[in-house]
Amino acid sequence: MKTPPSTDDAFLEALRSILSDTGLVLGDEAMSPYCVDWRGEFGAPALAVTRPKSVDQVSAVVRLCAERGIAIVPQGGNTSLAGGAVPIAGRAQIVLSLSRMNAIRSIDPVGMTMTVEAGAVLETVQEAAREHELLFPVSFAAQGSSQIGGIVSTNAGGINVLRYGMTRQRMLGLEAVLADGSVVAGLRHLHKDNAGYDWKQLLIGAEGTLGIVTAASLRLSPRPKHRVTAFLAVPDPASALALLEHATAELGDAISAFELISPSALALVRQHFGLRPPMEMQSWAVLVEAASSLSGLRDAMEAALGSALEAGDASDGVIAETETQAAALWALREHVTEAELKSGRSVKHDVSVPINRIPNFIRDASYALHKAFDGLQVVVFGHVGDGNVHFNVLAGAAEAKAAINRVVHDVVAGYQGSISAEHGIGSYRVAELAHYKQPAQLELMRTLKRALDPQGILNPGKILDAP
Ligand code: 2HG
Ligand code: ZN
Repeated sequence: MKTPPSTDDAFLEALRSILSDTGLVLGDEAMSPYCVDWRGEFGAPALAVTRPKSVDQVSAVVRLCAERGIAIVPQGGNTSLAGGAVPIAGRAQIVLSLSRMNAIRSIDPVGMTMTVEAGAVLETVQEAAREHELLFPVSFAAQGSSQIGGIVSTNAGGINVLRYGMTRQRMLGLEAVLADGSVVAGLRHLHKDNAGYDWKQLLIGAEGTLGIVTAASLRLSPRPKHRVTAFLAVPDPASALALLEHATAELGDAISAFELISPSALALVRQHFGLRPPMEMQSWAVLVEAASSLSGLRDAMEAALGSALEAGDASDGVIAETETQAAALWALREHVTEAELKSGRSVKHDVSVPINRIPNFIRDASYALHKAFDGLQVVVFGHVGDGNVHFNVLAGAAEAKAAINRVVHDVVAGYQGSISAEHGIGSYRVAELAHYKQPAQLELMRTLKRALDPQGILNPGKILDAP
């Protein structure tokens, strides 16, 4: 990836004077990990990669770029699956990596809150909460690399949404830098605050297009003392929903995760990582986890399994006896994304439909795809407990991607669903959003963008077309 020849020395010198050498990455080779997403699918060259250490440095960099009309691509762990955190082609831009701003500024164990900088890695945040017997429940496979700024900016979901909500539900306050370099400092720890517009909601899920998140105040929860994890073979997605009913009847709101995995996803994980389910099976699988500080969890899980087996909604199942066994069950689910990557091209769909329509959606979308294209393999998995499935398609030809997207998203639209449940629009789904979003909603989004970023310098070409 080559730096555009127009790189202006005065601009780079001005960046250096703000950031010093440690905060500036230059040169094609050194910049390349910041300019391409981790799957090698999206990206373009940048003039420079900046790595500020403080909110004042972020502000100074943004001011400088605003003066010169240079665009800024905010980046956290670069784990986006939608090309949300890397440059787009055809625009003079820098990457602004938040990874050096990674301090955990404070924890309040009584109020159950934590203030962290944008570059803090999710797993580090979870561990810091655990030290106080508390829980930050946003959790997903990339948590060892994903950073809080990206998690806030994409309103990340993950495996615990059915119990704890999306990232938005865990946010008490934000600190952010706006497109003119001004700093909005809203790191409050208040559980109730109706004093004026709740502006932080605009930045959550805005993918860095309305402001750059530099720190966040998080709402934590008590850490459940007991956890039980079960893995079940189910005949089909409809049985998985019936199983969810059995589980809800026995475990109620203790259910913290309920994940569906297709036979093709299990086969990929076995092929590329040698991981096998705990029993011989060819069918769909469900991974269910419940957590509580009250005892009796295991008995309730056994009862749920018993009634599912009796009703024929599950054909087999195991409950993990140890943490290690539970981790091995989760590995089957968490390796799907990487197994897909190893298998070659995977065309991603991150969709949601009403929970009770999931089986019909999977049936209809599979049928529509097989009718439109020959020889595609569908890999389905995801968060059935909250209506979000990853309906991915293993397709060799990159050029068919847009057509595949359209076939799947037409079915989603027919179910009044969403074309992006948790990964965001990034650059990947800009055309799809424009196609499916109601025009009045799109215009409202453009109005907000123009108001907060009149020059269009914040993460251009993400969510909306670059101006
Ligand atoms: C997951 O649920 C992630 O594991 C990734 O959201 C989904 O790879 C995907 O499509
Ligand atoms: Zn997911």
